[in-house]
Amino acid sequence: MRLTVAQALVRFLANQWAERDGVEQRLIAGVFGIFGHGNVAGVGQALAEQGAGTGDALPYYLARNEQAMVHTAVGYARTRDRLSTFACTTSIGPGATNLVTGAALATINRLPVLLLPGDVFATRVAGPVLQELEDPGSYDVTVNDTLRPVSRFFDRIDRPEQLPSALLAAMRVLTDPAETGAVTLALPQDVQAEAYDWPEELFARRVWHVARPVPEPAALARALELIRGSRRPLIVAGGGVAYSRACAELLRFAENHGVPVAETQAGKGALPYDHPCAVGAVGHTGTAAANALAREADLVIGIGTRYSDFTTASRTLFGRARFLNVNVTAFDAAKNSGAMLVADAREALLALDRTDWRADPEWTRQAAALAAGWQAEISRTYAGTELTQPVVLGILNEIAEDGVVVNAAGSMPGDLHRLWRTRDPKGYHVEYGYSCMGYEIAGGLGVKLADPEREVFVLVGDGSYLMMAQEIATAVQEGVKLVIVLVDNHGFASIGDLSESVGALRLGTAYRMRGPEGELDGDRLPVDLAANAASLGADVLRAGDPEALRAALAKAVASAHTTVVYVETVPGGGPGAQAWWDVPIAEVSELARTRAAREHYDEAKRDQRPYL
Ligand SMILES: Cc1ncc(C[n+]2csc(CCOP(=O)(O)OP(=O)(O)O)c2C)c(N)n1
Ligand SMILES: [Mg+2]
Repeated sequence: MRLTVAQALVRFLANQWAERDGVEQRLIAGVFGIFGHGNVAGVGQALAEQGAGTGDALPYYLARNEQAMVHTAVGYARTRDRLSTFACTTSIGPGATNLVTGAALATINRLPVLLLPGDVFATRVAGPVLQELEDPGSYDVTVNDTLRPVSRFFDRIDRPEQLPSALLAAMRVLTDPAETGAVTLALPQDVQAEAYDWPEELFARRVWHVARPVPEPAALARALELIRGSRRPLIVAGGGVAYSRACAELLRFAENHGVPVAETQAGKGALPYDHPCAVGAVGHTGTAAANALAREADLVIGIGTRYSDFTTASRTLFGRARFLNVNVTAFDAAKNSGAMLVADAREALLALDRTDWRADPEWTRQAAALAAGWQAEISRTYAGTELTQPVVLGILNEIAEDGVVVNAAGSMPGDLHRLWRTRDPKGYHVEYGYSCMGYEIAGGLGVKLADPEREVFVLVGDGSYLMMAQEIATAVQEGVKLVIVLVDNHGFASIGDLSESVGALRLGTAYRMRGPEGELDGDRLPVDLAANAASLGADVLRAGDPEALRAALAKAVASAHTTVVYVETVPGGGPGAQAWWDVPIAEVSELARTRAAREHYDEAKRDQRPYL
């Protein structure tokens, strides 16, 4: 079949399917793209020719920023348990390098996205082309090489003959739960338009079976021995529990054996919040309940977690526990010198359940009491009458009970992790692998595309909003309804507090005019973010007190249009960190506050362990 490389690529992608548990879905749900000279005549032409948006063709979506396209693909893939994602096509140069942040975010979170940056001419006859960065040391280097370290698979298609094997490798990595992340096929602009005679088999319907690896018998025996020897076990549930759809098996295991379950950001909702075994968030942004248990546990059973420093409180949290790590990725299973159970979370839980061992009943009782205590703390926090951030979250939590909350960076992830009540992991979507400002609206768009039935509530701080609000226009264009709650505290509350605690004097963390002394401490900026949101096509509601916020949210839910609820918050209101986080502080300083902060730091650091 004679087609261009780009036409062959599009035709191939339209025929890829993923299957798990007997259910098939399209692996590539569509293509997000921004065109320039590096892709318009290649991939752009191919998408136009296949009649995008009709029948079997790949739907095409126009976004406003290449980084945002990747966020949308990530939001979609996470909601679809990594079984379906989007491709992202870009021009060369800046369009391509705008992908780098999104690619890193996808790879860190172990979520599949297919990136198709344009690249400079393979033949080089017309070079240097517009936007080509020339490396005097090698004509082989292009700006797309910046995508190599953040991609789990990277290839450049310099000749048509290379395309089939590259495509097959790309699909394999996207659908391998242990390998998945950003997959990049760099497409030189001349090669995209080049014709070639392709074998028909390349375009046959192809189903990629997503594996559920079962535990190796010897590793399972070792795991069971560790479990049987434990009296005070604690499960740390990560994103892998959600992606494996192992929540029911986790709940049964926890109940059968009396094991408390703590949750990472990606694992939050693994158990319904009010289950007696659910002790909530763990780590630096954790609950007092989960962290107290973590300090006393003799065995930590990590399931589908990569043990970020937020989870381990920078390796200060888990007293002298041993680790047993269930993970589909050996790399993560090996962390903290844990006993490795390399397997799918659901399969592993089913296998581990076959024992009549139970945790010390006193430990199970203590966990339930601590968890109930924390639920009371949440109720107290939510009941505040001033519009602090936790009160805003409380009002939203009531209304968003069956919806999805989306967030990524700033002070909200911590408050959400500690406070938010959710009954399932799909109700809580906080991107905290990369914690990328600007993920919120673009990611929320992907969540809604993946699950149109569910109300999607995007929580975005003013800082994040100013970094990447433009995808409101994309949501409006697509008729995709989001409820966006824009929380304005006039700057970086999170980094402001952090700055103060590390002796950096809140420099550059408040949005202020340059004042008479030359510092950024003047008046508030004459910036109206609500008006900005309205200008992008959203309906906008402003809420100045708790009652107005309730009413605005109810109106936003009832509406069919993307609605931004703008709310200004006052500082304070919630329980703070219940565990440490390692942010090194200046070892020498003229400032007394910095020296005092360093003293605290040196003291806290003594609790850090290597977990060997
Ligand atoms: C792209 C990016 N740049 C910088 C940071 C570091 N950072 C984390 S939170 C934050 C401030 C976020 O401000 P805002 O969205 O207003 O949330 P707030 O802290 O006020 O709750 C910054 C600069 C980041 N996470 N992502
Ligand atoms: Mg802010």
